[in-house]
Amino acid sequence: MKNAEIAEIFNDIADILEIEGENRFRIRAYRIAAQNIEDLNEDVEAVLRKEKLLDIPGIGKDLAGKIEEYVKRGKIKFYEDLKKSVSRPVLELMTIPGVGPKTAKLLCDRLKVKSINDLKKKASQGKIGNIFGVKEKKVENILRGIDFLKGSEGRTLLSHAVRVSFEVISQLKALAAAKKVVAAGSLRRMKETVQDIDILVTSNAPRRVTDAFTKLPEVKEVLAHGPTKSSVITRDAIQVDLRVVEPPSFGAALCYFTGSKSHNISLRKMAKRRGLKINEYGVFRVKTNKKIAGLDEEGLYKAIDLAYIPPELREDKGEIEAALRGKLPALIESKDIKGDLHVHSDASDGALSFEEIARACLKLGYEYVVITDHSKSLKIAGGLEQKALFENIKKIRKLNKKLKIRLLIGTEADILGDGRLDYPDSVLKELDFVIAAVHSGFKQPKDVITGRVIKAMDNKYVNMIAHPTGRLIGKREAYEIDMEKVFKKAKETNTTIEINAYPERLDLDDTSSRRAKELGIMLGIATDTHTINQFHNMIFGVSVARRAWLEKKNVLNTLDLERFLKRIRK
Ligand code: DGT
Ligand code: CA
Repeated sequence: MKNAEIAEIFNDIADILEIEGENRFRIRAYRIAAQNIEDLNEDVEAVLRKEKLLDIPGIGKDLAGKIEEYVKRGKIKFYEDLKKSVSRPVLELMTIPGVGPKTAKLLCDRLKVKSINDLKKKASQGKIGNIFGVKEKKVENILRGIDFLKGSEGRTLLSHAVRVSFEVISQLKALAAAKKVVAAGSLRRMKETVQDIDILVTSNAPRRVTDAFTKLPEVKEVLAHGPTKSSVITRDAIQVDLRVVEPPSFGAALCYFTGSKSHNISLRKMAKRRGLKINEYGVFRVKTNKKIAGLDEEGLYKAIDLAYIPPELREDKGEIEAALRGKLPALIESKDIKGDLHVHSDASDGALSFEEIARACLKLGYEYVVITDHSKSLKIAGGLEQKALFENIKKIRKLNKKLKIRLLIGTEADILGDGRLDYPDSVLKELDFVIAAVHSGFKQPKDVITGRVIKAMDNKYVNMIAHPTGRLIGKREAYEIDMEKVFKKAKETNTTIEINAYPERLDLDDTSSRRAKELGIMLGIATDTHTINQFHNMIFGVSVARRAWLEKKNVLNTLDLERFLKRIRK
């Protein structure tokens, strides 16, 4: 699949155009196209073969031509030429969170910075202060950005890893020699990022499986190739480790390779106290070496007196004690979700009409969906003027008469610099559901940014705070918000806090969501959808919720339509 490569090139083009001070709509067109190609469920080459490139949202004739050129020649001439106009170091510096094209160019031109490492060196020698004058904060931010980048190096977004694992698993399943084929490791635990993908296969002819695995079309490099173990790097630059075991060891091997390591260590301690030992082949009595479990995971947990522990909880954070006492949470599941709370239509920066949104959500079995386009100050995202919003209210009320799903009208109102919302109360009160969110001032001091969010929650029309920390995984750090204060206010004002299911956001994260549950705060899981495929991201939000020990009752949009409406009319 060349999807990821093409998306990266389009993003690079946008970056370079930004340095050159190009028209911002042209820049945005490349970014939207990149996002849509990345979100595509299908191989872009297959789409090209069917001559359907123009059906991809955001792809016009010009971009379709560039995609075709890349598929056929492995290069895009426009991009190759464009690259000559900016130096490598500028592009490299722009990967640092918080370093935009202007700063990158300034650093390279004035300080002759050659790379990120060189920048770090020059910063430690006190050399960047000079060019920014007294802006010590700016230098500090750059250094933090570098550390952040180094810290997240090599980890892959869960959504990307899931896509790669599906492709690999479906091909392995087609092998006659393979019986069970499943993902293990941090991917099965649904961590927000993974280092590598672990796949477990049962087979009586392991060599045939590892041979086929190392020859898959996705494979770019074979790191190791043995009779029962192999490791490869895919074209998408993710490492995939394969383990093949005999069928009777499936449960024990799955538990072992699912981890986490610290969960497994605790399990082994539990076993030891019972005169048992656990390894990747099974559970054995120490004295007689007799195998008493290992075929499936349920049997393994039962053998050491534990209730079955879902993979998302296996982090050694109290799940073993809870399983021992029969106090594990009844985790929320995808099927509990009754509606989506955060969706952008083509009225602002989304790609779908109201009816297309309704149809997609009906297919997912939802009872309701809230349309939450951007508010007026967010011009770059097509924020709606009041007049347009009022027209949409009318449109939606009318549409509802012929729909089998309830469309609700809301907004994602920008929280302005002083904590006021981007629409007056007279507008907000006409809406079914009001989301408030920060989209500016990410570098503000803790008390300022926290104060803005708190003030927004004091507005009686605000139902939910979206992506409350603003982080973008691997790209942008969370702003310095005091979540304990936010939680306190949320409790007091009965405000829902969002778990944004967008794969790069996923905030609130698992740890904070678990804290929110402890404090009795209601959470909402919402996709922030802009294009048709993004409704499916709900699964990643649900995974955060499961990792946070959430049950159905902790999540607002598990309520059926009637109860939901009652609850939001607070
Ligand atoms: P990551 O870093 O996102 O790949 O995280 P994991 O949890 O997938 O870690 P990985 O790939 O190193 O190992 C996969 C699983 O294999 C891990 O969750 C538990 C198991 N495992 C790996 N090494 C050890 C070990 O030394 N001891 C034990 N008990 N288990 C291990
Ligand atoms: Ca792994």
